[in-house]
Amino acid sequence: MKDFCPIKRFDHLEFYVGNALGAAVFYSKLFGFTETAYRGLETGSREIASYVMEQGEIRFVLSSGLSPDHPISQSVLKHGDAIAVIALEVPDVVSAYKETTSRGAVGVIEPTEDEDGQGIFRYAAIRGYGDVLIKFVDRSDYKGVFAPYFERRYGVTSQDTGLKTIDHIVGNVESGMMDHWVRFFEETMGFSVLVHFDDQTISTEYSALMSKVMQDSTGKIKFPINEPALSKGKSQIQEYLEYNQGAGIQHVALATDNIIETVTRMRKAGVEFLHTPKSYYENLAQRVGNLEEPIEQLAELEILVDYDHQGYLLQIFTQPVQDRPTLFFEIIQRQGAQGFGEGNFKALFEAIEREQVLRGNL
Ligand code: TYF
Ligand code: FE
Repeated sequence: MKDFCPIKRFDHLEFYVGNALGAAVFYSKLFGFTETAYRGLETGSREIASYVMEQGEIRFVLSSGLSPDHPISQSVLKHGDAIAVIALEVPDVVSAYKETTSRGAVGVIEPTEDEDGQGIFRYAAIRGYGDVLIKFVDRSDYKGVFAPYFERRYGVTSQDTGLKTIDHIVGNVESGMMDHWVRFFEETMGFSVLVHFDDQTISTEYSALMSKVMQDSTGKIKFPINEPALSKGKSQIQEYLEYNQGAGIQHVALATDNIIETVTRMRKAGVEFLHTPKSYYENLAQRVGNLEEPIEQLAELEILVDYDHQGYLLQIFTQPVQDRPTLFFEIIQRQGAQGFGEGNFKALFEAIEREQVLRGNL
């Protein structure tokens, strides 16, 4: 079948936050991003301040509203700081918008062309889960900095930590909504189910969840979806849904090709990660076979290891990056393995549960 909604790559993720300046310093000093563009009062943007932060091929845009009634301020009031927009670069914005809305997607921004002397910047947007927008961007006829009304600026800078690309973006949806969102990605976006983890695979004594990984026709864009499942305690997904006031983005996995270096730098800068018990590393050597990285170093940094027939992967998860237990990040290095760390689910979910207990939510 012809791909009716081809995607070139992730263009950027836009965060709606209470204080974009503070967030820019946070992602710069702790994660190693560098500011590359800005809009705000100084550039004639009267309603919004936005910082474009880049590292490797990853682009984050951090935005705040400058008045209480601005939609960004309203979003922050409801969700707290959160990722509000997943922007995908596409070859044809009009076609992406038409093909998806004619298949049932809710249109939010009709195809729009912004011109500013640097060329034409094209975009449109449809609704994703929760209040998240899926934005289609075409910058092939645009030569300017990021987008119209932005100015080149290297204000907040930092040594990078080796983060290169977005590996996957995970959404949490309300109980009973999994099939709806699987159908959304299949039928309106042309994605397919790559893997399915049921509540048996993903359960501990206290909490359970289900997960389906959706991917585009190239396999470059992966959107796992989680739904809470019935269990003895409060599922971590349920905790997220309560604090986020509904569905939304739970974690973004950022890929590096040297996780030891990346995590060493991030820890030194002050990033807090979930804890892995020492016992996890005790018989790791027998479990995973030969690794390039010394197990003592992985243990010291509390990095998790998983493997499949194609190779192995290394991963670690940050603590939530705002006061609400909502968004967090995964740092991942793939050495062949194409999975999501299934072998670590139990250890990971127990680590999350220990945090839920500290938060009084389990
Ligand atoms: O993306 C994944 O599937 C892994 C594991 O609530 C995971 O990173 C799955 C569910 C979850 C947290 C992490
Ligand atoms: Fe993940």
